[in-house]
Amino acid sequence: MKKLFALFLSLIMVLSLAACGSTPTQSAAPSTAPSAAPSAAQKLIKVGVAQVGHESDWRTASTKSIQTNLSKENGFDLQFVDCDNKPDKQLEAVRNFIQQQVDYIVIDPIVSTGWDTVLTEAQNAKIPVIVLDRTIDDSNKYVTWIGSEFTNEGLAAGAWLKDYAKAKNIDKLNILVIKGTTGSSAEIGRTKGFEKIAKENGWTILDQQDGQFTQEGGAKVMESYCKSYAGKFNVVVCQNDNEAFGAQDAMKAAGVTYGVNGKVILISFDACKAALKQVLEGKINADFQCNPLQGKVLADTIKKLKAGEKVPEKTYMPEPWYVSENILKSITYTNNAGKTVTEDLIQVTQAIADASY
Ligand code: GZL
Repeated sequence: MKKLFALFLSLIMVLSLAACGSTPTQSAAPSTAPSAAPSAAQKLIKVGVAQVGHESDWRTASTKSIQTNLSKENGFDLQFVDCDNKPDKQLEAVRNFIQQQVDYIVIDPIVSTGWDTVLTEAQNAKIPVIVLDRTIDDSNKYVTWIGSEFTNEGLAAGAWLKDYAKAKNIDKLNILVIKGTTGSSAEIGRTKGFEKIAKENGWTILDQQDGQFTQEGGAKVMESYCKSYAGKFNVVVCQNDNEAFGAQDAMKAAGVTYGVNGKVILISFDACKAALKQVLEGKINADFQCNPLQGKVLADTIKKLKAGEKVPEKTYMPEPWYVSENILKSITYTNNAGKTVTEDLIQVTQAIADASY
């Protein structure tokens, strides 16, 4: 016992001599060793975000929400990549995040398939993946998803059109659809939901073509529709607002009237500020919101994961349904979970339009 104590004492002596051994110049020089308390940079949570692109007002709002909430001040070191609507570029961005050994990877998947291989690579690198907005449908190798129920958006649009046509005594609906990016979960869900209601009510969907969620895409498809289906259609469904803006340009050029006082009922999704102003003016009959402001939920979710807390498997964003006229107060339909729901319809006012994203 005594030997051990002596050894302990001599160790203490050796250590205290070493600490005093530095020459004045050395002690005067700033230490290059990491300081005891890690610097702020070492505490930041490094997050790689692979964003779809910059195709729409919705996307602009989504990017702003992510960048505002995953800021340095909020404790994040954000590596943000705009994948320009190119699935290959998005896979490359995710692989680069794995190489950089980020703490978390966030993906808003351009298309819903082709993901299992790269998610396996992330899993092997022990980097948790969060899916935002759109869904990944061919792999479950991610920790959580935050977004919208796209099929319900399509079902709600169909349920509204059914009641609206009845209220306006329109018994024949000949519909043209401008779809979003083919294979994206937003397009798949909105198409699935709307088609279900169309089938149940015997509506005719004359055509459905991809407008890539852009104004240019919407205009191009609508221009072609105005030629191929001149005088044969009375409803146009655009799967986002930017396509609706393009469709309006093309219909105007073709002399086709639309909106509350026009020949063609115009339906849209997203409900961005510019579109709600058009709903207010009666140029869009109804707009089904998809909520892009997911940045705060994302930041909070990452911080919970970092703290070892459990997070829900899925988080759905709240999203209202907007209309131009106050003919209908609500809609009732069977949602994608098989539940019969009654949901309010909100008539757009200037204040509502101004407050939108
Ligand atoms: C939907 C989102 C879609 C929007 C479009 O959550 O992914 O992509 O509806 C956007 O505006 O381009």
